[in-house]
Amino acid sequence: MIKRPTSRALPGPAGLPHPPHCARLPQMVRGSSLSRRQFLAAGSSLAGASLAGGIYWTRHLWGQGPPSGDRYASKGGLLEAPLEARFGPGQVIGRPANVFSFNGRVPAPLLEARAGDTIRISYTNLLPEVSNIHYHGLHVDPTGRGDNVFLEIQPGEPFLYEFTLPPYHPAGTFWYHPHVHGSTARQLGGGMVGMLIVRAALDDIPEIAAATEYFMILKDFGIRPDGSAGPGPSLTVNGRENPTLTIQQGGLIRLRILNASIDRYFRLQLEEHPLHQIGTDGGGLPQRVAMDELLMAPAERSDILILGDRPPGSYRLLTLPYQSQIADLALMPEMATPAQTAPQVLATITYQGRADRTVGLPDRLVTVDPLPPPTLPLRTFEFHTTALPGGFVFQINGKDFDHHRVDTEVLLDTIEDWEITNSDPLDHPVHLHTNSFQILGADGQPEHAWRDIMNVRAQTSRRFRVQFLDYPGRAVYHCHRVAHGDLGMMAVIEMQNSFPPRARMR
Ligand SMILES: [Cu+2]
Repeated sequence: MIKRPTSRALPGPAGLPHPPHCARLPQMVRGSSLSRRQFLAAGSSLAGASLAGGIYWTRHLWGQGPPSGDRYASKGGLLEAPLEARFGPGQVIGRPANVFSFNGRVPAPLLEARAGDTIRISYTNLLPEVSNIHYHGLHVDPTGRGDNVFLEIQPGEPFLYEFTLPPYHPAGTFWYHPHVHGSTARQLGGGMVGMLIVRAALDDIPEIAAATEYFMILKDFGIRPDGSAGPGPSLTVNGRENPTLTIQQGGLIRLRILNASIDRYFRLQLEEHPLHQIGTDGGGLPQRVAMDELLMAPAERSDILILGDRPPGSYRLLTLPYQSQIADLALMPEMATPAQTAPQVLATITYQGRADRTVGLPDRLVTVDPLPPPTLPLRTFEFHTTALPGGFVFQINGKDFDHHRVDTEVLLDTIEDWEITNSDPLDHPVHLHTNSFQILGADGQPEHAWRDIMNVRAQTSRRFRVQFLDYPGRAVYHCHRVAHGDLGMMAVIEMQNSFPPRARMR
């Protein structure tokens, strides 16, 4: 059942939609023997699946009877959920399309746990290709049945994921998606994304607990001529264009926002309302931060409060233009998300009713201790892309991904500063598995915030500080413009016990 990769390039079924640039790289992404007919047969066996595209969730909507299977919450310290990876008929942008999904739903079911809970996922891979699940941002065991991205679960195979969140796990907006090297852009880009909420102290702050909670997965979609869903020009929230959220006059809403696009950045702004940020990727902030706009790189999350203190009406949540690559260099125009030149609408927030009692904004939130300075030397990484005759090769420190090679060895309990240099003419959002980090500011001091994505702008360097805790084993770090990772911009980190395992076992 657990199969270690045997070759560097993973097969992609010939009938499955590839990101457009993959065709240029036959040496890196090889087709398999699976025929289009076989593939369609696999899809049609799933035709009975009901697709719930376009749902957006709030607690009160659930109170009115949600479609069953849209949410799994832990009971008695255990979160159990069945997840089936499927490809078949579904819906995005309000239109029928063949989608990659978990349980036929785009987005996938919402998973909710509390710190300290055990998470048990009965997974079955019903795709006609290899897949798996990455539990993005969780601080859990990266080996065995945990957040193990080296697993390759074969078509038709079941797998039981089971791991436990430490009792001190921060509250946060995490998520899950497939993570098989070479296939992630196709499967995640085609619809396989779900949110995984961990509740803890942040959620118990009275004002936050009283806020109406919305879960918003931002993702760009299009439908290709062959009827399959993938990245495209339509900007969606939970698979739907411009949904309406309601806010009460004097009320408070909480937006948990995930950028689940594989290449697109969002620069959020809500008309006439500041965004009050209370959490980043990996947990709550010590204090609420009011902002006019918020940049979200691919895979980033943000926890936002909005206060209903404006005149009743409708206000647009916009994404403003953002330049994620330096246009005049145009190294790889075919890989770029089309440049956005004007604000685009993501959702509409409409005033409805009046709050029974006015809720204030909380100021003090949770404790985030800045990591102390490292005792080890700075570790440096260069993210760089090279043009080859057949396409581009995406590399870290001059090497493209090899899951057999350990690129970085670290010791548990140590603290390191990592400097990422991006020598390319486009941004790279860097993601590290298993341990969240604190980004270092221009003054060299760590931000009081936990993150697992650090956007490194084109032709700049940026540093973060990280402490390796609790879990020995191998994991990865990579660029989360997912096609870059699929094409090699990923490397292996091995976290080792500071002492031989025997010595740690008292
Ligand atoms: Cu990149």
